[in-house]
This record gives sequence, structure tokens and C-alpha cells, in this order.
Amino acid sequence: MSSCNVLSWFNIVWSFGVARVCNAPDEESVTGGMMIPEERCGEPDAVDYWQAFVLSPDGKTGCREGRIMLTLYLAPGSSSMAPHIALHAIGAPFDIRPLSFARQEQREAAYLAINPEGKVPTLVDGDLVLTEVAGILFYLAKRFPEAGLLPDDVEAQARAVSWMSFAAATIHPGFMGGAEKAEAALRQAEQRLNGRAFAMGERMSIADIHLFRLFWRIRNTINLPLDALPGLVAHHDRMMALPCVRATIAVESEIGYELRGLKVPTASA
Ligand SMILES: N[C@@H](CCC(=O)N[C@@H](CS)C(=O)NCC(=O)O)C(=O)O
Repeated sequence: MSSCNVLSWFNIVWSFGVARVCNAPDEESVTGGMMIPEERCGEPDAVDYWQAFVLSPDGKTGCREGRIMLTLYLAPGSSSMAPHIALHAIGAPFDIRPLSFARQEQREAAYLAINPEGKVPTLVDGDLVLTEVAGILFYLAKRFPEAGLLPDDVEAQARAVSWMSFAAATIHPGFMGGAEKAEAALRQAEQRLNGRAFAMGERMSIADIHLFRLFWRIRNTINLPLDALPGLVAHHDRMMALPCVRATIAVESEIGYELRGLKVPTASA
């Protein structure tokens, strides 16, 4: 099934052009909905409008709709892979703008006008321009709560933010600091994970997406003592089996990786 015509269980209902249908949240809308015909996949106006039922914290169900305005600037395999996975997990239509690091496109004036740091990711949602993996993941999880990428209660949300801060402030710089520091940071992550299936327990969240992307990048770049990181290896394999991860890797590998030292296994390897 292509990412274009996935109809997710949380009942996103697609509509085309100006034909907006807001189904009542009855039994039919939970299991039904319209799919984008295969031949319209990729057409810019094919998913011009979207609708989703939103379950608010007070238990009321409402309908949300709007013009699609999500755009992700990315470089395959880099930090931007994390929000790319989240966008696939959410299922709302989005555009991607791949940048070539080899051609230094992240340093061009047009991109610096959007992100003065010249880094990816950048997410644009209407007037909102957002940078930093953790901030973008948090935003997407809150903007699309029906995707279930962040637990509801404040304590659990704080733990998710704690995980993402750890990823951004310890694992990522560890990797930038060379093999020894990368391994030390991953051993800390292994301890933090402490045998759990996912960072927050039994359910995948934005914290797992952040953690997975970094581990994926590091294990495909340097030789790691994988025997000493069984929890991270199991977590990686669990994540690799998810459709949102597979879709992201399919798209990004098709564009082509340009990251220093990255050796991604091919299907034939
Ligand atoms: N702290 C940032 C890190 C972003 C970052 O380092 N991006 C790298 C790719 S992994 C980048 O864009 N590098 C381009 C450059 O430095 O020229 C985040 O979490 O988003």
C-alpha cells in the first residue's frame, strides 16, 4: 500500500479540492473514509484539503480541516529523517524539499532566509517556521494528537521531552565527537532504555523516532559493539519494521544519501 492511500485507524478522512465532507463521528467514519486514487498520488492538488476527527481532552470529537501547508526541508539520512518519519506516521499530506549537502544547498541564500543556521530540518506550516528536531517532533505530535505520538499526561510528556533533550544534547554531539564519544553516549542510552520496548514503555512516541534516527545513523557509520547494546538493537529492529520508517527510508534512499561515512545496507547486501 503506498503512503498516499493509507487510511489510518484514527479515521483521517480525505477530501478533494473544495468538496469538503465532514462525517459525523459514527461507526462508519471510524472504519471508513475516502482514499486518494492511486493515479492521483503526487499531484499537488490531489490532497489540497484534509480533514481529521480530533478527540479533545474533554472527550468531545470535532472535525478539523484546512489547506495542506506542511513542508519539510530535509537531507536524506540526516537529522531531518526524524520529522520525516513522524510525518509519515501522522498520515497528513506534506511536501518535502530535499537539499543536497554535496552542493551545499543548505548554505544558499534562499534557504538561509528560512533557516539562518543553514541546517536541516526545517518545518514550514503556514506562517510557522520551525527548526530543531525536538521542537518539530513536539509540534507535530501536539498538532496531530490523533496520531498518538505523545502521551496525554504532563509527566509522560516531560519524560518524552527529557528523552529528546538527551538525544539532542548527548547522543548527537557524542556522534560528532568521534567513535569513542558516540559509543559512550549510546551506552548511556542503553541504560536509559533499560530493556523497555519503547522509550516511554509499550507504545512508540516521538522520543523513539528521535532515538532511532540517531542510532540508525551511528550504527551505519561507525563500528559499534552491538553486543553491548542489545536494547538499542532491538529498538532499532522494532522501529525498522514500522511502515512510517520504511516509507521514509524508501523515499530518502531514492533521493540518495550524501552524508559523510554513511553506509546503508542495500536490499541485496
Ligand atoms: N540540533 C539540531 C541539529 C541539526 C543538524 O545538525 N543538522 C545537520 C544534519 S544532521 C545539518 O543540517 N548540517 C548541515 C551543515 O552543518 O552544513 C537539531 O536537532 O535539529
